[in-house]
Formats: sequence, C-alpha cells, structure tokens
Amino acid sequence: MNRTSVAEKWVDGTAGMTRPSNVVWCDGSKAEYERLIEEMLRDGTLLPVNTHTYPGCYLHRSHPSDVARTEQLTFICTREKDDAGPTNNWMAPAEAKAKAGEYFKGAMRGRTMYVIPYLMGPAGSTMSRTGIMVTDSAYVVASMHIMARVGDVAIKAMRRDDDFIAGVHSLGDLSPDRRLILHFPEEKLIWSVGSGYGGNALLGKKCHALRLGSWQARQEGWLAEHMLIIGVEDPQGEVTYLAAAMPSASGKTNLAMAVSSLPGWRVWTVGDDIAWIHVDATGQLRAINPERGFFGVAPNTSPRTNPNATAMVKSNTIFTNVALTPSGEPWWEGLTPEPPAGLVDWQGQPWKPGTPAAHPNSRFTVLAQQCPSIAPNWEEPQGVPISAFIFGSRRSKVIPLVFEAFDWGHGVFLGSAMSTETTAAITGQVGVVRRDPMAMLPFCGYNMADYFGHWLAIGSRASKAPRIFRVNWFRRGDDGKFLWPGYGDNVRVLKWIVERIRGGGRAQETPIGWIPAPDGLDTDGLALSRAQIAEALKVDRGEWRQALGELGDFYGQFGARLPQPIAATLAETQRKLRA
Ligand code: GTP
Ligand code: SPV
Ligand code: MN
Repeated sequence: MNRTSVAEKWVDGTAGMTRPSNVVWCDGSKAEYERLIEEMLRDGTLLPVNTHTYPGCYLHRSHPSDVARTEQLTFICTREKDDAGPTNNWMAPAEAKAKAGEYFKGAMRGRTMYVIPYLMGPAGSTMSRTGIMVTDSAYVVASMHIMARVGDVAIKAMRRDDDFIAGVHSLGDLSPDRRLILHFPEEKLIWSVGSGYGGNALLGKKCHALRLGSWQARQEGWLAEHMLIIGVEDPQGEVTYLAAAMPSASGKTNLAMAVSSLPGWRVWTVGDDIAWIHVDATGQLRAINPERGFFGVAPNTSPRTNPNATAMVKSNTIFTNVALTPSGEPWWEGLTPEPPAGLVDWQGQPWKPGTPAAHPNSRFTVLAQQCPSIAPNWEEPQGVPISAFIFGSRRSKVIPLVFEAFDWGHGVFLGSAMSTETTAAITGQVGVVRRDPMAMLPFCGYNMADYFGHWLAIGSRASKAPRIFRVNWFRRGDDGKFLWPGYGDNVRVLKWIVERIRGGGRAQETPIGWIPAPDGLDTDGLALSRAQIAEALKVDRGEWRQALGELGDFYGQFGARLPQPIAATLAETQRKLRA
C-alpha cells in the first residue's frame, strides 16, 4: 500500500500519545474482517448467534452507559466561538486538546492500534472524500468495514499527501466522565475518546460525513446532509429521486426501504442516513450516499413495518444491544407481536417483563448490498439527480402529514423551522420537543445561521431548484394514537409528491404551504375515514401562531447572522396566519 508520508507521520505521532503495543494498517479485506471476528469471539466482544437461521451474524453488548450518541460531550472546536454558533457546544482548540490529551495519554497501552484508511462515497466519484482514522476497538474496525470503503481504495482516492480527514479514536476507559467527541474543522481533525458507540466512534459517519463534511461543503459549495436518498418508481417505470432529512430514529431507514402499499409503485434505496449533494455543470443537484452500509435502529423493524430490512439482517449482520431468544436468535421489541418466552435481555440477564428486552437504541450493522431494495445505480459515481427534498420530523401535534413549500426560499425556511421529539438515539430524556433545523442540529459543523444562508445560495445556483416538502408521520389524535398508518403507506405521500413535481397533484393553499386537496392523496384501500385524513392534514392557525412565536425566539440567538430572507419569511407567514 502506498501510504503517504504525511499519514505515516501523523500515525506515528498518535501512537506516541496513545502508546499501543502494536500498530496494524487495515486493508479492508474479507480475510481481515474474518480475523477481527475471530478475535472478538475469543475475547467476548462478540457473541455468536444462531448460525443456522442467522449465518454470519453476531451480537455485541456495549457498556450499559455507552448506548447512544452523547451530544453534551460533543464539541466543535473552532478558533472563533461564533463560527461554531449558538447551537453547538464549543471548546477552544487548545483547551480541547489539553483535556482530551489527558484521556488519550497511554490509553492504548496493551492494545492494538488499527489504522483505517477509508473512502466516503463510491470509488471514482469526484464527490467522494477520504479519511484515515485510528482506533483501539476491533468492533469499530469491523463496523467501519461495513459502513465505509476501507483500504487501498481509499489510499488511491487521495488526491494529495494530506488529502484526508484525520480521526483519533480510543475506547479509553468507557467512562462518560472521560468521554469527549471533538471536531477541529480548521485542522481536518477529529478526536473521540471514551465511547465505542456508532455515531461517537465510527468517525466516517457523523463526525466526518456530517460535521466536518458540512464545513467543507460550505467552503466548496455543496451540501452534506442527514438525509436518506430514494428512487420512487411509478407504475410506468419512471424513477424520481428524492432526498429526505429526518432526525435520529425518526424514519429515514424505514422510508428508504419502504415496500409500497400502492400497486405499481416501488421505492429504491440509495442511502438511509447521509447524502452528499453537488450542483452539477448543468445546474442539476446530484446526490451520493457516502456510506457503504446501514447502521439501523432495530426496535420495531418487522416483516410488517420494514420487510426489506428484516430480510437484510438475516445474514452477515452485527447486532448491538438486542435481546436473544433461547435458540440464540436476535430479538427486539416489535419484531414479533409477542415476546418469545425465555428471552435474555440486551445486558445478558433473564428478561423481566416491563423492562426493555432490546435496548431502545439497539442497532444492526449490515452492508447496503444486502438490502433487497438497493437501487441498481446506488454506487454510480455521478450520483442520482434530486427532484425534491423532504423535511420530516416526529411531532405528535401541530405539523400536518405533508405539505409543500411555495418555493425554494420558503422550503429552506420550513427546514430551518423544524422541531422534533427526542428519541433514544441520543442520551437524555426521550419525547421532549426541541428545535432541529433540517435534522442537522447535532451534526452541523458550523454556525447554523451561515448554514441557512448556504442553503439559500445553493438554490440560486440550481438551474431548476428541487421542490421542498415537509412531512410528519407521527401526528397523534386525541386518543393518543398515530393518525397515519406510516411505513408502506408513506408511499401514498411520496406519490402525491411525485405528482406535484410533475405538475399534477391536487393541492390547496394555506398560510404554511400547499396541503393535499381532500381528494389529493391516494387513500384507496386505506381503512381511514375522510375525517381522519382531514385531521392528519389539518392546519390549526392558533397552534401555528404559537409555534412560530417560539421559532422567533430560536432565530433570535443568531442575531444579525441570520439571513434576512429567513426572518422575512417568518414575518410573512405570521402575517398570513393573522389575516
Ligand atoms: P437514525 O439511524 O437514528 O438516523 O434513524 P432513522 O431516521 O433512520 O429512523 P428509523 O427509520 O430507523 O426509524 C426509527 C423508529 O421510528 C423505528 O422504531 C421505526 O419503526 C419508527 N418509524 C419509522 N417510520 C415510521 C412511520 O412511518 N410511522 C411510525 N409510527 N413509526 C415509524
Ligand atoms: C443517528 O443518531 O442519527 C444515527 C445513529 O444515525 S449514529 O450513527 O450513532 O449517529
Ligand atoms: Mn442518523
């Protein structure tokens, strides 16, 4: 392997700080993956599962205090605090390095330091980017094999000696008191210590592809987004590509793999979590999925909700923090209507009814190529042409099932106005409403006011700006139940979106955007009354006036940095709601 001297020097320096007993450069081969699995089975990092029904699958049980992203320990370390902005945790670079340096010092003693050159994006794509991360966790290496393209393919893709994001990861002692996830965008550097959990430890994913990625994207004029990418095929075989942002554990993987309840309609999966989007020479927005696999939420994945994912994780999958049945099969809440007898819970204890069997944020890690709905062109270097963006969140009240922005600027406003109820994907209280613009609150590596401005600028560079839609599968009725069946029935909403893009799709104007007309949505065969559909689509002016008041407070913290068109659209919407 042709390792660059810059990389070698950086690796040596990192070993000097962390003091591993040996250093191994990873080649990404199948043999390497198998060696890692063997090693982890020997030391108990992985447990076998039933190899007859789940060939090539394993279970990892994490430390019980290391089961989700820890946003309070995640920092953007820019020289100027204002460049991180009011929505990010900030630490001065020198202070951050002094603090984490203590935790890294000698942290790899007696351990192997793996060096992982990785490529985010398809080989041969000008949109792809490279990184090199080191880690002392074999679980992280095996997961990186699945989630990124590892080895020579990455080295070859480097355009210069220093063309990589450098990432240092150590499990440290796994103590939340000695855990930090630090980003130094000005140095193309990530330091993560004290956690082995996905988004904290697989540095190619949220740290590189979103936080540093969004920083680079702004400098270079593209978008790095927390978005799924799909192709929606109509009964005539025409495919329309969409990208959708939704907060963590709020439906991206499920929509990306949806099995349509409408005959003739079909969803093709291009990506389920991250999209890198460029404006091409003709002004068309094109998206690639920088990842190679899926790190998906297990609970509620079932043959009914997500048959593609259920089939996909039947082989060659690493499960984390799921339960086990007496015959050694993985199990999680929702997989079957009733829990099987004799379950062992995610911590390895006999399951007690009333407690979670699988952790609510238990996950599967699996190659994208195993997905039955993977798009045949998902790895094409030029990406797929995006016709519309969707912003979705988890709101039990206020937000209608679907509506369409008036234009690009209004759509950017709707994305910036997004709020959501928190989930188990982050450590902390679940179900609390918080602001989450474009589902990027935890992932935008710079000042979000500048990010809104960047979105506005991208629209003006597009020859034909994609349409923008807002969705909410999670609105509840007075009885507390979901108003919309979701999952495969979400394709009914996608159908309306595709019709709108093509100039059809019946809609009515409201102060917040275009809502489907009473007969606009295809509800054929759905056991929902007209009244129930109207309830799911309702725009309550009183609720909206209050919500937009709170939005004004949120915008306020950006001061003069907030782009004027965003503030103007808020004022205009408030005026319409008062009229
Ligand atoms: P991250 O990987 O954390 O970014 O999550 P994600 O956005 O990919 O979310 P995912 O699709 O894994 O869904 C998270 C949870 O929401 C799962 O338990 C799903 O079953 C549930 N969910 C997804 N789509 C729907 C839907 O349409 N309706 C309802 N009620 N629940 C859904
Ligand atoms: C999310 O939390 O948005 C995830 C899981 O997709 S993680 O990769 O851990 O961030
Ligand atoms: Mn995510």
